[in-house]
Amino acid sequence: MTNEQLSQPSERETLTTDQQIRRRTLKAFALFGLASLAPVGLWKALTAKPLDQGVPTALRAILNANEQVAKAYFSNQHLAPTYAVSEAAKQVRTNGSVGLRSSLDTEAWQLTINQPGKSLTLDLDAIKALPKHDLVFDFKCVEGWSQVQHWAGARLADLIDMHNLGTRTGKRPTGEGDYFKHVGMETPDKAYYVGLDIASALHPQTLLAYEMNGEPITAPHGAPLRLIIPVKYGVKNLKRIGTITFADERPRDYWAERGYDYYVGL
Ligand SMILES: Nc1nc2c(c(=O)[nH]1)N[C@H]1C(S)=C(S)[C@@H](COP(=O)(O)O)O[C@H]1N2
Ligand SMILES: [Mo]
Repeated sequence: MTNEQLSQPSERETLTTDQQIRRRTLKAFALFGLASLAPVGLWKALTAKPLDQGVPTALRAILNANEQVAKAYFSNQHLAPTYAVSEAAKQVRTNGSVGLRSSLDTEAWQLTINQPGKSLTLDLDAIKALPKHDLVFDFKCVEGWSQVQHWAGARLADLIDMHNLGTRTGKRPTGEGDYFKHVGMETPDKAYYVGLDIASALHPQTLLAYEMNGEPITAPHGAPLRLIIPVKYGVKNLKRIGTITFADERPRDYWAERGYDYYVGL
């Protein structure tokens, strides 16, 4: 090594930890700025085109009800980047088996939905009867790994819309305020459970997934039905859904009870 190189150590070495953190924060901030342009584009597309183009009726009702409310609503909607199916991992990572330890008869499985004044049970065919959406996105676990994965299923927003769920009136929503504030999901044995804000639940990329890489979901990945919610970290992507509950009170959340941030959003 020459003297010149010695007297000019790499920039990284000369930065204090504080400076490095500040740099990273600035970089993240710049990326965030770019990302925040996406909802504007979405908003323009929604207002310019007929609103039934790919927009769940639940969201359309919000738009119709009040443009200001809808604008505020969509300002929180960041679409997660998507990828080509060919980019999806063939060997999908597995993590977490709380609530999956007993075997499950997927044929006999049923989804229970509860909210004040309303309760129903549905089988998998009722979920499959809804429009099917494929989603290839970067699945992120708070433990520090991510992987591009391919999932398919029904939009939770479509299920909500189809059965007039999630509203205090039990009828179709006339505005955002008609919805309960939260959605809770639990495994059939109630050992794993998550709480979500209603806006994240209604997000167009939030899926009740029954396929992974074009095949029925395997047991370790949450057969027969799991939540795929790209606006949240892995912990919220509950496998083997047994119950969905709408409520104004914040539902209990397995990892929030163990010290993680309740909303762990991306
Ligand atoms: N029922 C259940 N769902 C769960 C978990 C769990 O332990 N039990 N772990 C969560 C966590 S931390 C992650 S990262 C993802 C992992 O999903 P995968 O096993 O399909 O990769 O599932 C989430 N959903
Ligand atoms: Mo995770």
